[in-house]
Amino acid sequence: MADIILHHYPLSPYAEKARTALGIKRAAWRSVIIPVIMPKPDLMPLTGGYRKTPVMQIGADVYCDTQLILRELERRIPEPSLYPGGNRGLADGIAWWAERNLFGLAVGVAFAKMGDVLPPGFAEDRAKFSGRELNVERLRAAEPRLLADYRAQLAWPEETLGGRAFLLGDRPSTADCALYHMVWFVRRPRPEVIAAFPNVSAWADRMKNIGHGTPTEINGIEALAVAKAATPAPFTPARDPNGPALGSTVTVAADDSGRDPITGELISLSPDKIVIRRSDPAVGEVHQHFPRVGFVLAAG
Ligand SMILES: N[C@@H](CCC(=O)N[C@@H](CS)C(=O)NCC(=O)O)C(=O)O
Repeated sequence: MADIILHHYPLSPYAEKARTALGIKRAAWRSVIIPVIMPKPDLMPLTGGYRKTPVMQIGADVYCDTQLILRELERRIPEPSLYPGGNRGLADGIAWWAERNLFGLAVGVAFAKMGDVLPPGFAEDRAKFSGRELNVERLRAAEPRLLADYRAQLAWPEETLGGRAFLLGDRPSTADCALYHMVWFVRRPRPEVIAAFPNVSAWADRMKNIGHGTPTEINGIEALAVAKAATPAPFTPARDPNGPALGSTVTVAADDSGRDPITGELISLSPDKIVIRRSDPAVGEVHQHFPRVGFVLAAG
């Protein structure tokens, strides 16, 4: 198998989810540190405009969104499983709840505190990214409500983790990775918020101890050269009749933030995965993979 390359930056919560999954897999991987804000010139040829963090590359295959990144890691490195005990649906369902409901709250709570130290250009970039102004004063005013929502939902894992080491039992799963980064991001600037949940705190320590596997740093130009030298992995196309025909030009766009559409030729469509073919002079032909949930697929 070609090397796993993760395009990410240290402070990204979703990247921490992917890094922790790589830790569970005890994987050796290549790390490309990408800019925190646009432009991301060494990433765009690979992703055709998808700007979110992280992105996983394996040769000339590009995986967008951690939902799919974790599924692909599981396929390529089955053990230790990210779905121990056969709880795949439950783990994916908990992950979807955690991320859709807690990310905005976690980011709001963290930025209300970190607002004065945000890097130049960050607020403007994230306003474009999310379609909403990042206004630290407004976040501070909203903080009691954000905290109340965040705490009310953290009470659920707090109860569950009273009797077990991880959300689904004695081994960590995708569900733990998804919840962990929502706690990790708040815990640094607001340790007291997490400390009020002793079971979640002890679990977060266990998650931290998993580590990130073994990363080796390379730069974005080297990663582009890897894609250019590779050909996409062979695969059997899936055909879901509930969507555009294979071979047609389509756009794929996230349905929440970072909604820039990516254009390519649809080469596989299943109920849970979209694959398009794109090419760019810097990388040649690549296959770009997206989960179905959370993305809008349209005729291009
Ligand atoms: N659903 C996506 C969410 C990814 C996401 O929103 N990542 C944030 C960083 S944690 C992001 O892309 N921020 C803008 C950026 O990095 O340019 C996933 O699971 O990968």
